[in-house]
Amino acid sequence: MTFPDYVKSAYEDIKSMKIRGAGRIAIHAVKTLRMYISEMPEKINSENMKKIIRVAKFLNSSRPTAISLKNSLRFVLRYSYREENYSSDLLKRCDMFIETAKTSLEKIGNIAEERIKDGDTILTHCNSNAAISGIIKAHEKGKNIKVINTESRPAFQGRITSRVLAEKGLDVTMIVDSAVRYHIPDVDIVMVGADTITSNGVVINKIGTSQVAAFAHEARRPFLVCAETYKISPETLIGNLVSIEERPSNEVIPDDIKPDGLKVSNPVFDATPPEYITGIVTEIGLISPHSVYYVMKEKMGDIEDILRIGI
Ligand code: RUB
Repeated sequence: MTFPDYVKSAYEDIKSMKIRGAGRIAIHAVKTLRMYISEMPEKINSENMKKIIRVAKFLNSSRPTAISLKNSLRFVLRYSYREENYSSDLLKRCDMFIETAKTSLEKIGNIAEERIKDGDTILTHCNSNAAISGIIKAHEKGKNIKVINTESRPAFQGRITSRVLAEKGLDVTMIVDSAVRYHIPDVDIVMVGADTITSNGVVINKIGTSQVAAFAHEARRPFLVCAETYKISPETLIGNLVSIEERPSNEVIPDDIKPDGLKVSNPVFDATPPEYITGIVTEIGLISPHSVYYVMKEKMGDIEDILRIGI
């Protein structure tokens, strides 16, 4: 099956990280699928439904770790196995996902903001819209706060965080990733995002997050994960492991200076155990990593039903 150009370019934009971040890639994928569905007749026959699912699978294959991508597409296609399907219903589900993603971020920001006290220094890693939403709100409310942000090698997403926060007038200090332990005594609270949350409360996020969590744990600093519930992975409930994306070696060392035979490992996400997580700020409230299973059941319903969509 050949895909329309806009589908291929959405795939490339996500794969190349032109569009990145778990929330943003999910929204981008749904907007792209929406475009494809809008070209379909109102009554979708099984042939057309197969085509829609193929496009969804293709978009989902652009990056392997963030479950938000897969969950967003599954949300749209939740009832695709039914005999009768209408494009207007699917388009409504696309819009519902996009709207929910927006309002979830707003709610997460409000809850995270409550955890930030006047005078606090917040450390954040990488660039997470969810993690910085509370920081921005705290600043807008007039709280006098400071932010320390890691540069987040090798892709330097920390530069996006510092630019966004500095443009809003926050007091931001960028540090190299290896300076987290040096600076942790100055930090009051750590806030990071998530790409995937497993049924047993493990958080998968940008490489280095687990080190930050270990240092926060050692220094007894609260470690909060800010993430929408659509970042919970239903397949982890049936024992699937989260696949960690390995990106090209030239992101770590350019090819022209790489000695012959040098091996490079570039995993771009890691796993933080629930023991290091003080809480997860979601749109339904601040939850314990140990309660993820119950939230998953409540928000997603029948897991078997979700998995049979086949994406
Ligand atoms: C981004 C990253 C972010 C999460 C959450 O990694 O790890 O912390 O995706 O982001 P990458 P958000 O740059 O490789 O996509 O809260 O914006 O969804």
